[in-house]
Amino acid sequence: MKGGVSLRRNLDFKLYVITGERYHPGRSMVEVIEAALKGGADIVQLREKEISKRELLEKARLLRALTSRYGVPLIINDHPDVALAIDADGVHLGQEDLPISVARSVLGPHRTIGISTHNLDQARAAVTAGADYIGVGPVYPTGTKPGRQAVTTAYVSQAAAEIRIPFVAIGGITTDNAAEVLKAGARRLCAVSAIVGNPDPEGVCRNLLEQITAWNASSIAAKPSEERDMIVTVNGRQERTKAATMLELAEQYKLADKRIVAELNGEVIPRQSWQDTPLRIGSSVEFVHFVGGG
Ligand code: TZP
Ligand code: MG
Repeated sequence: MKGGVSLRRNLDFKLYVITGERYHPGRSMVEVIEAALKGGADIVQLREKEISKRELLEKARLLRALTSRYGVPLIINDHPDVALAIDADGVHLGQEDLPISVARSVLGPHRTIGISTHNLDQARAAVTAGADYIGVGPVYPTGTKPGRQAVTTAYVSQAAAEIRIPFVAIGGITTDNAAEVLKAGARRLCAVSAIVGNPDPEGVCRNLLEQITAWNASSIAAKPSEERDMIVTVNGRQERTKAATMLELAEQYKLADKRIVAELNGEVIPRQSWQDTPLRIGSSVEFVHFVGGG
């Protein structure tokens, strides 16, 4: 896959793996990240704080080749110039890094920009500044970001209730506590040490992805249809529905085979994901007729 061009409006991921070479001495970054990709990680970030920029560029090149083979986006931590040089899909910034506006002017309109946030004010500011997604964390204390206080699952729940761009929970997340983070409202998880520090990154990713997918499907879809009856907002109007997924809702409105773009809570949902995208009570859906040429 070539870098960025279509990713931004179709940002659709569940399991985000970030590199952390110090967690796997004796195994190469490519080997470990490839195992994570085999396990279903669907977005990768290159984040290495302790190497020279020249070395970082080399690793970025290797990861670009790898992620392209798997059709998975590659995000570069901190360095828009490296991202551009290797045609990465975007950058991830911290609160002290380049402002989003500056990164955007460097990267252009199509690449993805994510930013770490530690509270709701930062999340709101990120949305206003045009971030494509935010990190929410560290949920738990973590040695990968020492000295940074845990935000707990309370912030995950606040983000879930208010933030209408994709957010990914991060920080101390493992296969043991993933369920708690999902219950708090996360739909996407991210991990460094739990994945790359494990002898079996593929197995860890498979486990995390199963938990995410099962949780996302469980809310409404698990109920028999006669017990489903919820209020969702469709194009600004409150509507009753028994639809468990975006696809079922589109079918209810006889839109499933029409040329439309669908958004859930402000996020564009690619058509191929409609059947896996669960609706929840209070979900807000926009169906927009597709206008313009092909
Ligand atoms: N941002 C917030 S927490 C964190 C980053 C980069 C580190 C996450 O690493 P781990 O090992 O999954 O706790
Ligand atoms: Mg940074």
